[in-house]
Amino acid sequence: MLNTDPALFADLGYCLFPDVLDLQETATLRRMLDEALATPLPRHAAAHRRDGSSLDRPGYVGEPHARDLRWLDICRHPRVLDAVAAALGPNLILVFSSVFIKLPQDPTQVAWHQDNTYWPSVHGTDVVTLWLAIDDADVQNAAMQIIPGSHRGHEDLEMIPSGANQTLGSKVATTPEQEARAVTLAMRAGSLSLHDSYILHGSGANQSDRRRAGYTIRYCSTDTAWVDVEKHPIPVFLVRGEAGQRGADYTDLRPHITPTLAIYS
Ligand SMILES: O=C(O)CCC(=O)C(=O)O
Repeated sequence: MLNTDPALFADLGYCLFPDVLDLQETATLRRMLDEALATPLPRHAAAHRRDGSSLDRPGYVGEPHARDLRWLDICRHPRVLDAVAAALGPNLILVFSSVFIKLPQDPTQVAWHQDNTYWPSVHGTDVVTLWLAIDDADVQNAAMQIIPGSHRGHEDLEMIPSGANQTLGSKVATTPEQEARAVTLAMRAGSLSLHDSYILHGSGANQSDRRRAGYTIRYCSTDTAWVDVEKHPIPVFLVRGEAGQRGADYTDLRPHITPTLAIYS
C-alpha cells in the first residue's frame, strides 16, 4: 500500500496525494504540454541557464515555470502548495521544475539516483520533488519507483556512470534487497507525489502504447534549506510563508502577488 499520510513523509521519504487537480485543470495542463512540445516555450533571460546547457531535449522540457506564467501558476496552485506544506511546513521556495516525458514504447530509463546530487546550488535536507501526473502513470508506462526510507541519514551516495538509454548520466548502485523494497508510484493524472531529495528513485522503459508525462517541481523549506542564488541558473521564488534570513535573494511571489512577465527579465 502506498503512503498517503503526510505525517509519515519524514520517515518514509515519500507521500502520494491523489486527485489534487480536477479533471478540467488536468486537461488544461495536458494541453499546455502538447503546446510546449509543438512550439518550444520562450527563453526569457530568467530561463537562460548560466552553464549554457539546453533547456529542452527529447523527453524533457526544462524550467517551464521560468518561461511561461501558466506553468508558474501550477507551481503556485493552492492545493499543490498545501501538499508541499503538509510535508515541509509553511515557508516554501520554488527552485526548479521540468517535465519528464516517456513516449509510447520509449526505451529511455531514469536510473536509481538521488536528486540532491544534481543541485549543487541547493543546500539543506528539507528539499522535495513534487511529481505531478500529467498522464495516468502505472507500471506499464513507467511510473516512477522509489525505495522507501532510503533517504534516512541524508547521505550523499556514490555516483557511477549510468550507461545507454538513460536520461541521467549517473546513477547510484543499488542492491537486490533495496530494489525488492521499491514501490511504484502509480497514480491517475492530476494526482501528485512528493519525495525527499535524498531518496533513491528512478523509472524504467515505457512498455505501453500510452505516453507518460510528469511535471516535477522542486521546493525547499526556508526554515532550514537555502539556495546559493549566485550559482543557481534561474530565479528562486518565495511562494508561501516567510523567506527567512536570505529573503533578499528570492523573488516574492506569495499568493497575494500577481506575477507579470517582468519577473522573467
Ligand atoms: O519522471 C521520471 O521518470 C523521473 C523523474 C525524476 O527522477 C525526478 O524528478 O527526480
